[in-house]
Amino acid sequence: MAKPAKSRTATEKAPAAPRKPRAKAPPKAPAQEPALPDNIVEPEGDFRLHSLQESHGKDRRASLGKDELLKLYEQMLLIRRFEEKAGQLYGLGLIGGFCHLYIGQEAVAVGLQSALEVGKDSVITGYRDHGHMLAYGIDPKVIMAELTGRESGISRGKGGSMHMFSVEHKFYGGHGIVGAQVPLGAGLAFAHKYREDGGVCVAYFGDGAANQGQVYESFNMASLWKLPIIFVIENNGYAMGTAVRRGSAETDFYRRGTAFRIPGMDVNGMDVLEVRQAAEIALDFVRGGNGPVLMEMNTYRYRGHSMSDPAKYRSREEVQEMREKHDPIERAKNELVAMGVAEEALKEVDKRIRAVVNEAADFAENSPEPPPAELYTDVLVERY
Ligand SMILES: Cc1ncc(C[n+]2csc(CCOP(=O)(O)OP(=O)(O)O)c2C)c(N)n1
Ligand SMILES: [Mg+2]
Repeated sequence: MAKPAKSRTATEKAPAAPRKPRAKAPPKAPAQEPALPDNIVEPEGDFRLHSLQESHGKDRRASLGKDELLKLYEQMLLIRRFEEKAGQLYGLGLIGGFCHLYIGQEAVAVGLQSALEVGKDSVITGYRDHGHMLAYGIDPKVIMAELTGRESGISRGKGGSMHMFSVEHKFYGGHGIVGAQVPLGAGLAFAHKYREDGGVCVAYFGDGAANQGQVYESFNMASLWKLPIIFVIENNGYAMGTAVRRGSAETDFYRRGTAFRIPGMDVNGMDVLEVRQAAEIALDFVRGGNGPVLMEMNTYRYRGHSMSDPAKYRSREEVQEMREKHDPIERAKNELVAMGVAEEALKEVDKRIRAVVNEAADFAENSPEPPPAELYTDVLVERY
């Protein structure tokens, strides 16, 4: 069973295990630490690891107005409808190869990306990437056309679902190799620092990827060099067919940066306002030159790992319960209604989004395939 909302609150601690007596660390010169942003709770002592979790615990949800929340709702709904359509096109044989849907996880990409500055900050993720691209404002038509392998696709139809890229948006993929995006993200963050462009890299990866060695090498370097990076673990409960508890010794992923002095944040990834609030705290911290932050987003994927997964490792009831009780889109919808938005207006939004998605699907179906000459472009041939 996944843990989108943990029973223990973030600030409550599990009963402490007996600790070994430790030699006291020599006091640090205060001048070495950059000043913390105003909204961060100043921790006691010289160890700042828990500061972000405490700040997050103070005020967990962003207080956005009706219009702003409506925007986030529309983006989440666009991802949901787009992914549903992609699933249908796959079933019809119009999409080939791998295809990993983001349904259920929408609040993560939307909440985080709404706090970023497009064109200044950079983003990198794994193969579950369509939702991230949509949340970043990339045209649904070129994403869908990439899925159907057409020339007008964002990677000219040669990358497909897992290999999408937009340098213009500073969106650096789309990576099929589990965990590969983590060191690449550290490299992007190094570039931000080196160029002094003020940007922050957000590197997303899964709970399964979080058990890889390269992740911790990246943590070490990012912390040592105080790189401007937010590591985001999208804990959706499963790595292919392996439940988190079967594959991970430490299932509180936000603690995984502790050995590298990277502060962690434990976030309900099914609540777009909580994600947004946490993102703002993390961004302030990183932009202030304090080095990386690790965010655990507790979320859930409703569909199988990829289109070929019959998902026999979990019960229908489990999925049903998540959909009924924790759906991020329903939650935002209920809040909008409580704020006075008419249900009719929300139906219109859905209609408009369905039209955008249908248009993207028509475009993706009717665009030409790449000409054979494209087979010889974007290919690296070299001697080593
Ligand atoms: C290096 C590598 N090992 C194994 C695989 C096969 N594989 C693809 S996805 C996946 C599970 C990853 O799970 P997680 O990181 O939790 O991401 P999620 O799919 O849940 O988003 C595995 C093992 C791969 N693509 N790359
Ligand atoms: Mg996972």
